[in-house]
Amino acid sequence: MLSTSQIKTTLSDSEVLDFCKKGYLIYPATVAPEINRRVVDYVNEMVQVRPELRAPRRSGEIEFHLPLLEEEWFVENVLFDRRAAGAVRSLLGQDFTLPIIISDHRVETPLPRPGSWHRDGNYVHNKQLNYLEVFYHPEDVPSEIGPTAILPGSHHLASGPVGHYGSLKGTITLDPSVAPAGSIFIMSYNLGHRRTASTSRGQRHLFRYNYWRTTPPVRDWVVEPNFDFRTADYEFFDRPTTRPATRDCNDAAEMFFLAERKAPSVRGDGRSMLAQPAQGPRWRRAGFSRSQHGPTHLAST
Ligand SMILES: O=C(O)CCC(=O)C(=O)O
Ligand SMILES: [Fe+2]
Repeated sequence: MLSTSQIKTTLSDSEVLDFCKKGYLIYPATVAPEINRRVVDYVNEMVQVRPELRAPRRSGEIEFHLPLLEEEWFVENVLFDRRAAGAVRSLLGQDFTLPIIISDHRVETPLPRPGSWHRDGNYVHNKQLNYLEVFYHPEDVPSEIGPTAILPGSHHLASGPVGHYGSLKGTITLDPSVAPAGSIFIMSYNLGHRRTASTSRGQRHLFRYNYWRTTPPVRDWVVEPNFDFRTADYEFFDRPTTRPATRDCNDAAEMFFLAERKAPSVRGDGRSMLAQPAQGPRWRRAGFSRSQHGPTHLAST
């Protein structure tokens, strides 16, 4: 039986920081075509023979909760996909849990109205990297079938009603140019996303599941020998928001520091420890003075 404790960490410091800035990672076409086909055949059969797996959603759409944890071929090739599971291991630490629910957000198209912008994190909105949400596409989802759209960097925005927003600048759409069949998309539980409108007759599959942390955060991903917390680049230029750059920068740094358990205090003058966007020399980005060396001076909360 496979266990998550066997999974090797794959992400480096820079890649973990990049996740903290953007809120997602994508592994295009990482699952083999024969497994993708098997998944689609499996779900199409299950929805016929096990109608009780239908689960209505608040939006009125239907998803299917599938007993895929019992299918070793699925666990081995999708949940334990080397790249995706290695990234989950890097972000959530040793002994992360496997998903409890694996659902196919399977819709009959066309659906001319797009879904509403939302986040799935049940309004648990903080910078701790304790949960991840994953989307897996066993088939291409071309624009006429309504791929998912995500807003990079939006995991740092305060939660609140966003369902009424329309097109947003900076959106990435998980169409085949970004997420061809077999792609696994890993995101912060707080990343904003929605289904886009579809225009053609067809059927769209979107598998969704979550992983979560069971051990305290620690920097046990791939440590880069020359990675310097003082000069690392905490800025994300393509950020879609109109917030001051300092806010996004500080949020990314805070999330990163919490994940490596050297979180600076965010109380009182602890704010001076948080990252700043490029203003003058690069060493100032993380708010450190020239005389401070390495991350060890960061006060744990
Ligand atoms: O259908 C989509 O593209 C998005 C689905 C979604 O938001 C979800 O399943 O949480
Ligand atoms: Fe969602």
